[in-house]
Amino acid sequence: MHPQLSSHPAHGSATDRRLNSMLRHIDPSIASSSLSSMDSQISASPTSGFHGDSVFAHVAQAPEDSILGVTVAYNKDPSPIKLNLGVGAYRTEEGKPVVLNVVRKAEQLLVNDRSRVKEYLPIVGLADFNKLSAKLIFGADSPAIQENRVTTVQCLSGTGSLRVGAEFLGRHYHERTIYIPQPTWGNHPKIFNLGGLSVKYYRYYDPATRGLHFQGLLEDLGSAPTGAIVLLHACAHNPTGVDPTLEQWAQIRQLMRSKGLLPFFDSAYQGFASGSLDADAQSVRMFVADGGECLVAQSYAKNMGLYGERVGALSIVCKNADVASRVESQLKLVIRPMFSNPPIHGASIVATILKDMNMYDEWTVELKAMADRIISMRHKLFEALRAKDTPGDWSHIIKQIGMFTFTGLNSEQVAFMTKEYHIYMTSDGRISMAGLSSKTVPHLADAIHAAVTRVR
Ligand code: PGU
Repeated sequence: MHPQLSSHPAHGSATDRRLNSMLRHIDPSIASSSLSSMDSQISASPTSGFHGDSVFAHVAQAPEDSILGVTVAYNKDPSPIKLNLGVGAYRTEEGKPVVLNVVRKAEQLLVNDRSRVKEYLPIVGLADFNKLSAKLIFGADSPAIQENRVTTVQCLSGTGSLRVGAEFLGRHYHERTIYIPQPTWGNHPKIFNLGGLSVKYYRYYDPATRGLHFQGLLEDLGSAPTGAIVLLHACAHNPTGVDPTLEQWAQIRQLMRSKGLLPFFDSAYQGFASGSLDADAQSVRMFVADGGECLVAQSYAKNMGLYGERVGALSIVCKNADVASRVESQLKLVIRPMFSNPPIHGASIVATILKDMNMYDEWTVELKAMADRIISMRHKLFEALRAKDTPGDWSHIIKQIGMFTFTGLNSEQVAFMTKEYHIYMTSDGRISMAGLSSKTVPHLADAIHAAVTRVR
């Protein structure tokens, strides 16, 4: 203890005393006399901010995120019956988050392997992970992979992959407009704007039919400038749960290729739509099969339940191997100042599972079980609303695909359900079916029934 400071508590302000003890903590050899002279120097600095207003006093309170903010509000609610159907995260029948058995196994193998170290990965990430991720989305015998014209870089989950892709396009692609579906995942426009692209919408969803606005989509893409980028959800469109049929995909492909529009696929739900990894990759594979170029952002958050591990990949399919190699060199220049190189653990889990046939099979079984449970929740909710004679046609609940149902409930009805029933969801009426269980379906059905009969 420095007697001068401890025996004269009135010496200096509380901030000064905290500062002194912090400095002593950092370097106990500092003498108290030098501390007090330092102290006066620091306190006197007009820019230190210790004695006046914060230099950040002008910073306005930002609103919560429209999706992740729902969880913030949910966490604050003390009600025992509260239900979070906001974020797209899988829950068990008991309402608990799940770690797949196959992921636990892979982690055990990794932990037991004493030869593994924590060195930096290369800028582009784990080589095995990248190769296996490309195979997963493009197919094991994809000619594009065999011809070495695909470059794949490991990124921070789906978001990070989209962000790196956006910035690459902003720097190197001649057309800086990206068309995104109306509606789409709320983070899309922000990611693309930050990458230096300007965002326009194409019609996608028709509230009247609660289905695809196919005519509007064809018209809007048909009148987009040549070369424009088009964001496509590979499957399980978020938030609508509405996907084009394979025939419609074929038409979209034809139109886009004829106009030289550049496809940028967001694949955040491979395996979650149908339960089959291959079936859910068909839209992407159709575009790759014609020899044209495209970008694909992949996420393992949902299909391997690796949400917080932040594992994903960006692939760019190019015309030839030479272009692909130059594109990769430029992707490295995007990544290096952004996050330098990606984290090792999650990608190692994915690579361990993808390269072992038994573990891969085990994964597909667990993935199918998650997809099937979501589908069964659709049927249970639909039946519950029918049994209550809830006004309206609710067949879209069983027709829509993937994690979400776009209910058609308006923001007042959503607010009512949150206030009266403690059910949390995004204000656009999207509910995460993956957050629902047999036990909570009746509560949700009661809430929807009350909302549509009492709030208009
Ligand atoms: N793309 C789409 C279409 C998504 O729905 C999501 C996640 C992502 C990308 C990004 O996922 P990563 O976690 O970065 O891989 N959407 C979820 C999760 C919450 C969120 O908004 O990030 C959702 O509830 O919409």
